[in-house]
Amino acid sequence: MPIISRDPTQLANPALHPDFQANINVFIEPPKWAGILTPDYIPPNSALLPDGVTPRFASASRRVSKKRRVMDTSDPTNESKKVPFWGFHEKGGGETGEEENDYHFPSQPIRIVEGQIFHGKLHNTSIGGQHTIHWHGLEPTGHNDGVGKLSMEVGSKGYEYQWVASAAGTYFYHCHRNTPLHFEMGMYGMLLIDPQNPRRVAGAPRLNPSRLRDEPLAPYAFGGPGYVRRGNDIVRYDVEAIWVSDDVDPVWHEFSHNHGFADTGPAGIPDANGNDLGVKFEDVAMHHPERSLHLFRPQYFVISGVPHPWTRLDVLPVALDPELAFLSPIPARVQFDQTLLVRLLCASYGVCRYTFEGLDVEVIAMDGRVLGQTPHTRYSAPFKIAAGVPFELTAARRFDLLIRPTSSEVGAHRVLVEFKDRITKVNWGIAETFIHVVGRGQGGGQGQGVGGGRANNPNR
Ligand SMILES: [Cu+2]
Repeated sequence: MPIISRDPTQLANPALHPDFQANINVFIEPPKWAGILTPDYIPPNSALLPDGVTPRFASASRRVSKKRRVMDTSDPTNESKKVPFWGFHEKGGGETGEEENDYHFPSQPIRIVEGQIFHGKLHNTSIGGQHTIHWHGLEPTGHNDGVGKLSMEVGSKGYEYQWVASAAGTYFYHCHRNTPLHFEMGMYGMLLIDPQNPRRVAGAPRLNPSRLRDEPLAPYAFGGPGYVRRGNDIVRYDVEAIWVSDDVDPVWHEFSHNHGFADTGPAGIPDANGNDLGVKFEDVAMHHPERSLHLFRPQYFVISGVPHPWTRLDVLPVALDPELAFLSPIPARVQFDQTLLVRLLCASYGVCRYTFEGLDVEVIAMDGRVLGQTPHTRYSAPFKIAAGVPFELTAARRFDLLIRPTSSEVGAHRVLVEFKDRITKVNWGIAETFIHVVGRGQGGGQGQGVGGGRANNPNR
């Protein structure tokens, strides 16, 4: 069966650039599959590909679910105040039944290894209509990219997306059907691509076998420890925090699948000025302008699914709502001689303004792209943001930050997220959490805020 019909050397890809090959850490093999388009489906049992490379595979499956859940922390037991959410979660055995209760916001994260061929199965068991999965920041072929309008939306037959994990980094996946609404409903989750542990690659410098045994293997556990690309190196971190800042407008969450869609159809519904546009709007948004998607008035502010001010808590009050049990506390805990990796995603429809008080941060990657990686070193490099200096991310942007606290920085450091209207810059609200820098032997290394609950590690 012809599997790959393209010569990878013909493709423009930084990982195949001669400079990259010359400068990359000698024992880190760049993924052989980087940048290869895969127009043909490569079944996971494929042993060998035409150029002699043994492919490595990863997979995940996701089904659609819906749930009402707590957002108002001042009144968490009030059932009528629960907000409906939709999401993707790992597909288990059954099509219906107890799985309906298995819900995560954000949707369950996916974590794979650089160079793997990924298969993502979408099982659309929702009764409401079609969905997709768009793999944000990656470069699949058109029909595997999950942008419904450019390929197809997925109905009850489901679909298996396929792409190659070309470059390690912080990404996310989300539904691209009626995108503003479905994203707001919670149909998004983190997508992390890990570099291989350099110590575990064949030909790596010898390490004491007992130390090697303790070395983490990619894909790394949520919360750390693990390895991340920094420039042309792969560096170790001890603790990982995945902080997704999002804002919730509960009015939107009562809308239906196609709310706000324009559709060709019988004319006759005039707009506010009495003009017949020749279109109908499924939810007649024009007759209910206060329910239009151009109005976004968030009331709740969350980090990785936890509403503020619970984002401050080291122990979540899950007893108030057992359905929150999947959430991780948001504050990070790190020893002063350890390295903390913070992966930020702005999932807000405004601007997220972040302030890390008391700790310098180093930005090592933006939007899934490593800074200072050959051949881009002339105009790109990791850079420091001094403690207390705010920086902003707009919707869908990601920053990867390294923080290396010193012994003089032991204590609690506030991390402030301000959500602002992107035009007026009016402050909608805030969410705040902490980085707890502790002494040696006082903890640290625990997983925090893994961006949507239980680790889902398809490769273990
Ligand atoms: Cu959807």
